[in-house]
Amino acid sequence: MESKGNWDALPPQGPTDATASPTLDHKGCGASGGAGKASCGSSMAPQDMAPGVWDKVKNHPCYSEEAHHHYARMHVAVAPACNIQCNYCNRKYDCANESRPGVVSERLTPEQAARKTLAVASAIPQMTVLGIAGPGDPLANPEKTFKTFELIAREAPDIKLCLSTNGLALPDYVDRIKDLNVDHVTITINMVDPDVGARIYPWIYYRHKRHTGREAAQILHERQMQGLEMLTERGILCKVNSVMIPGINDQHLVEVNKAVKSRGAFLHNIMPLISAPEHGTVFGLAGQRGPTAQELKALQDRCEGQMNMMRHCRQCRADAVGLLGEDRSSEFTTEKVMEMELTYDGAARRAYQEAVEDQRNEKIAAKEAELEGLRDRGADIAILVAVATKGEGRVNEHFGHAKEFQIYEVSPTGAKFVGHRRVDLYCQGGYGEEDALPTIIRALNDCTAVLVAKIGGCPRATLKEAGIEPVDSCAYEFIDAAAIAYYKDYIDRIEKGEITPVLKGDAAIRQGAYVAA
Ligand code: CLF
Ligand code: SF4
Repeated sequence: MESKGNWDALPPQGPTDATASPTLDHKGCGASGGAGKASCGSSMAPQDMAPGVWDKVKNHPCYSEEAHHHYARMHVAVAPACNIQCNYCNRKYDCANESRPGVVSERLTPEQAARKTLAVASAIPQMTVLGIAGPGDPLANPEKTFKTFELIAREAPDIKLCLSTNGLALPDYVDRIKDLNVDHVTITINMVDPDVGARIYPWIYYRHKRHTGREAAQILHERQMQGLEMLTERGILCKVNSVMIPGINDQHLVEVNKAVKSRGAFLHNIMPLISAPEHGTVFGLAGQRGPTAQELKALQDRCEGQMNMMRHCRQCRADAVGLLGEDRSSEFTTEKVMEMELTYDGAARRAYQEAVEDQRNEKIAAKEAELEGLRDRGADIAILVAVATKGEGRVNEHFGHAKEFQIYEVSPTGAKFVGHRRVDLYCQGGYGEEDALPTIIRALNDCTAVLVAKIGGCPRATLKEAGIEPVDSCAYEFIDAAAIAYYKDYIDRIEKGEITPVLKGDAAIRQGAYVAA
């Protein structure tokens, strides 16, 4: 039976800034390997893939949506140079293919990067992945990138190595990537048609020569496809990031999705363009807008029929540390890391991660129990619920402390993670709450409820007036189980005539909150 989600009948009544204001430009990572599964890659389970692939993704927070509630990643900013120009990038800032625009990272030498990795691994036992994603292109800085990987592989062999690139230099380094056991590579691919590419990339620098226009895009396209094929032939898991740029490549990304799927990509991560004049990018200055939340979701839904889609990307900075969605980089500045006593302990890390696995199993059991009897309920109704969480897969964040809300689609088939919305912090210590609340409501405008650990009287009343039900009765419960329980209760109330389902509008991707986070 077809589900009627709140985006299925999208009315043109969303918040005005969701569609009228320039939004975000973004980038992403990608994975390859399990070509062609028509499911949400981010929520895959062991039974959905070969055991070898599951071993690679089960505790990688970007390659597994479920893992991202429990495991952390870190980036080291060792790669400043870049070999192409993207119209959504200002080179004063970090690479926008793998980070939010407007962010500047502290650059490290490979030796500093290795020390920082050991410091973070000591302090955060659930940090399982070390990625190099900028601040330029890692493969335009091959010696620094590979030296860093070598040092970390030697000193912290349990940490997975991950790389993100624009793909131009990729075919030249695939064998070195393989030799170093870098198991996860992301390529940002925004087009497979050079005419589209010429509107995104003004120039590339290739084989000691600058190329422009269509010719530049043609070369970049060929190198990206060649690199992707070479990686997947060698069993390296590849993820593809694409930046969704309305009016330029939004419809075209369906073709990109097919092309990368056919070459063995494992995961496709379509990210919203983040574009504001203050970033000083070509797109930002030209007023190029990013997509609304529902435009992004509609494209992701369309491509999900073809292959695994990632929806939990946070457009990390090049020196990101922590769970996706949290930023602990300020705890690990070079100055602080140099003063830290390193106590890297592989056995302690393993023990901690075993405890995390026990918690994951508990969460799955709670979800299965709540799923009982769900399929008979709410025949054609799908709703979105927003969740305030700070990790562990639980509803465990106060409304006023949430910097983002995770969005779940709940229907008779269960609860599915479909995205996240960054917001301005509501709790401002008594100053500014009134300004923050309208922006939060615009970001959650397509949601029926918001599940929180706690919420104050004032935001509770305002949310209700906006048609978003605040729910704190599920505090500290597992998210999936809590979302399904809410859905059952929601359907009960409809059946009793206590409430009437309301068609929701669109929601805003909050650019300012993205950049500030
Ligand atoms: Fe980093 Fe990228 Fe590896 Fe992840 S990020 S190099 S695959 S460890 Fe992840 Fe960050 Fe999104 Fe990238 S959330 S931007 S997808
Ligand atoms: Fe900027 Fe280069 Fe990254 Fe493009 S690939 S976003 S130009 S750093």
